[in-house]
Amino acid sequence: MRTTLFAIALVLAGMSAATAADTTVTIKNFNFVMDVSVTPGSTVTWKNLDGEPHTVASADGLFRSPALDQNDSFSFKFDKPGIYKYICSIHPQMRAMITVK
Ligand SMILES: [Cu+2]
Repeated sequence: MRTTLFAIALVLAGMSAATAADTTVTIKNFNFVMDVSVTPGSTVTWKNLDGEPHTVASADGLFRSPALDQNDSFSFKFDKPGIYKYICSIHPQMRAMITVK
């Protein structure tokens, strides 16, 4: 009985470690705040707090938002591990990345 409980505890611990964690990246003062690391299956939501429109556009074209006005948001689900660089296509000096691992 005790062994069984221990095994269940191990399974539960493993499950929580693998659970996807959804994350929000705010866009503020012409910056993506901040680079984040998420687990596969996580959804990242960007929210623009600036009065100027911004976009979220991946370097390889995997995802691309429309222009986000103030308080608009855009979400993308990351299924595969990797490093995903992206920019704002309106202000290409705005750069950040999402790490999925
Ligand atoms: Cu921008």
